[in-house]
Amino acid sequence: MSILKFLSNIKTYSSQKVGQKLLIVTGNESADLDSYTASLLCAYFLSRHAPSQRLQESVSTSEKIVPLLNIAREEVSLRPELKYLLSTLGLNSDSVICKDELPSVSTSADFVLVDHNKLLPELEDRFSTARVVAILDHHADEGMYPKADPRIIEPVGSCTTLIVDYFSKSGCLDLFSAAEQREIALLGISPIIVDTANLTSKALEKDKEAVRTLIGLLPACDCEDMFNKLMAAKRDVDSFSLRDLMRKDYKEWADDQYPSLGIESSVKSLAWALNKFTVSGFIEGVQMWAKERNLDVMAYMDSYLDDEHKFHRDLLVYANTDRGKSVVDKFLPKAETEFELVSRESWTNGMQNVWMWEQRNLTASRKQVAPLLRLSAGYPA
Ligand SMILES: [Mn+2]
Repeated sequence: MSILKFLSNIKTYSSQKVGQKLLIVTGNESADLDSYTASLLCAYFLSRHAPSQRLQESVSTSEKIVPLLNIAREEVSLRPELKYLLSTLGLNSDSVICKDELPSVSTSADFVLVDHNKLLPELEDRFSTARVVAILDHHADEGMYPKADPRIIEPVGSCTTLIVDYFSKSGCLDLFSAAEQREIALLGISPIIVDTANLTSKALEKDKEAVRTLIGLLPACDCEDMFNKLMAAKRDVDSFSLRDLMRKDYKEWADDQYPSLGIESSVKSLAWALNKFTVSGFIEGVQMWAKERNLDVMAYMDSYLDDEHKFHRDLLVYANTDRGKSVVDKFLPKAETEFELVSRESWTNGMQNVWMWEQRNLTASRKQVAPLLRLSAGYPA
């Protein structure tokens, strides 16, 4: 069964009785290429073979295995790179199941978490019974669900690597036809090369091995060309509104007990955004978003290549409340050293509660910045 058929079977599935269980494979709420591909590949593999007892039990008691794109349908247009990747497989975004399209009559769900390791409250609240049965992730371990099996949390470049590694070592690839393997390869290689700049940055041996495994399934593969096309699609945000820019690759930490934090990670430079919207216009966009999401702190990170193909990072932090201001006060001294921040005072130009820096530590992405911000806000490590 092709991926197209696999997805359309789930799409047309609407006749289940109340009480029937779903097995939902979901990525994190940024719903980036890695998150979605990891969930789709994992679900597709599971439809053929469940390598652990916990997964077997879950698959056999679930009505459907649903790979979930963890955003609402209206946000899909904010992910042009996903649209591009789907098109290379003859799919379009209608094939995808978004979080507002989950069958509403289901009361219980098992979850496989990929690309994050703590079930989002919104999904948990949707079902009267929600169990996490397996985790495959490359973020900091939040220490939940000790009985998940597998519970693989390793800091590789791309979570999709862990999916490919786990299922290929379980002999899963052999269960697919050559045509199906080709689709698996196209799907799997894409997020790994996007997340590791075509295996030149942050790629561990396991990432390289996964790409080698997948390339072996493709008759011909020009990874460089694939990478360039995916990145061009990902950077194609010129038509985006300010609000869209804030939520394209966005993560949020909100908890009644602690200040709420939002971080957007952009592949276009902050300078580009400030030039396009003007500094005050852009900051207004940040403020509006912080207000809309009820944030104490909003951060906007960028990473981009300049005309000479040199890699850069910048960081913007905005404190929306007094509570947020004290989070930033704690964050600042550590962040300045750890992330080698060089102030962009000429950009902020005396603005209140807004900080902008060039970030000289080029290895620190949101995976490093978010934990320090969370720690500064008092969240448990
Ligand atoms: Mn990821």
